[in-house]
Amino acid sequence: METINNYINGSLTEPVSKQYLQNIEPATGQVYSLCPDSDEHDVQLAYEAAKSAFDGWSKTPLEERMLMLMHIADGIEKRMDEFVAAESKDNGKPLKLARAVDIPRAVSNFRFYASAIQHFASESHQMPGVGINYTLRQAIGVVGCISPWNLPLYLFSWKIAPALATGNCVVAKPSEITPYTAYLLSKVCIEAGLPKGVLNIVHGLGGKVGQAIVEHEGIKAISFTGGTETGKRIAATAAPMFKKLSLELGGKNPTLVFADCDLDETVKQVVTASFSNQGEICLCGSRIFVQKSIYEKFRDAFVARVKTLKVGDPNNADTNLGAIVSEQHKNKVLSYIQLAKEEGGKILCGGSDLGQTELNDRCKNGYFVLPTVIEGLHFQCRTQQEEIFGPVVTLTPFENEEDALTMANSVRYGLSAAIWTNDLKRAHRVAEKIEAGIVWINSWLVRDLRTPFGGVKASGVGREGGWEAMRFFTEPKNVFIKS
Ligand code: TXE
Repeated sequence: METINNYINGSLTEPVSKQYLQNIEPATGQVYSLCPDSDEHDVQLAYEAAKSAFDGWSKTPLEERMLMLMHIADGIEKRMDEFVAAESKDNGKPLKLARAVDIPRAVSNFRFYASAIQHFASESHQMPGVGINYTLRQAIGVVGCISPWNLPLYLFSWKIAPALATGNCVVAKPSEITPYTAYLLSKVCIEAGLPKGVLNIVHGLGGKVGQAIVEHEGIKAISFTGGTETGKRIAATAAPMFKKLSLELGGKNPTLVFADCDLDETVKQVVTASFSNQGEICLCGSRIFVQKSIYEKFRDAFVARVKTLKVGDPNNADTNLGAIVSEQHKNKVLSYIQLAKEEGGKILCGGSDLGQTELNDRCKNGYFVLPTVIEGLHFQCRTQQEEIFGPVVTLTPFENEEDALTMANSVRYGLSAAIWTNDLKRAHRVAEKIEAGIVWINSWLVRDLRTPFGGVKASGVGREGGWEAMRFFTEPKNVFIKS
């Protein structure tokens, strides 16, 4: 049984409690490793290490900081196969997806912010005859980074890289459901010679060790990605402590398909946008609204394509959907399919988990759900309002733009949206009116790391990406000198 350990003060250490949690492989339903069940004592050790390292790291010359982050990126790349296999095993996603997206993106995250260090400048404001103001953007100190299980290393590194780039020291916690690649990252940091205490990774339960990070007086900013309800709890803890908060939360993203779209290309891409990573990406489009005049044509082509998707062993090259991340989450997804039926929905395909007979011997006890398409639901029913975060989408016809926007904007979330139309004016108009932080036109999940990333309403507060993240992890200070 493999045992994961915390990474505190530059070395791999047992949790103070010496207690461990069982870590299950979703594709097989079997325990395959042990993860530290850390608590506030481990957070205190991590904080002390980060605090001691801060003066040295924040004063490290920019080029040295850049090189160190580049070494970490190279270290991940050198262990690509190991990281890819670990991510797929821990999360249940297809191996080919971890290889194509997750791990390469983690490498890019470190390289992007390594280079940003040398270009991140600030402003000065001259007052002729009076004096000059200049803005310092100083590292905050010890910051907390907490990430979810759907894109484990991708989102973990998306926070850690800018935090380190700006000279902060970090206490980070990955999801207890997918801890493994964060553990491998610890080894890469040790090999890269990252000074001890600069990055500390503490594993364990959100309500215990995650909460301890958020509550810690000395941890001055929290960057969190996860569920909206958890985001609420974190905000309630951190707000009275006047901590800086970046909250990337849930979504219930609309896909708007207008009659003038390129139908075949749209069908193909919307299938990907609906079911990539088993639908466990907060940017997935889970509510598909189709203009009435092409509704049936789109629906039939969409369902036919969904039926060709292969669900099964993440290790198989032809697998499109792997395992759902946990038995608990699989049951949550299935409960929403049941709810959809009760709310009057018609299941057009999928609608259940995979029977053991349809799975190979290795995966017969794994957590698999068929990609499910549902029509005939009112846009205000619970199935269309609540986040499912699995391979389940709804199809709803609309008359016109106004009708589409009313339904699209009817949810508490506002993370992303995709609009399929060849009418340029309509694309601009709808993009402006849709309540979301990220809008794709005739595309999905095209990512430029310089762009602001995040949502509105219950999808979060603040933005990650580019200078947004560098500014989040620094405190601006205006200094005026009289001439
Ligand atoms: O979230 P959880 P999950 C959302 C997605 C879905 C959810 C799935 O929409 O709703 O996240 O991830 C820790 N104090 N997004 O189930 O439970 C927990 O241990 C401190 C949106 O993991 O919120 C884990 O490490 N920490 C996103 C992390 O929080 C706590 C992209 C997330 O756990 C805690 C990905 C507490 N009280 C998923 N309770 C986006 N917008 O980009 C839990 N945690």
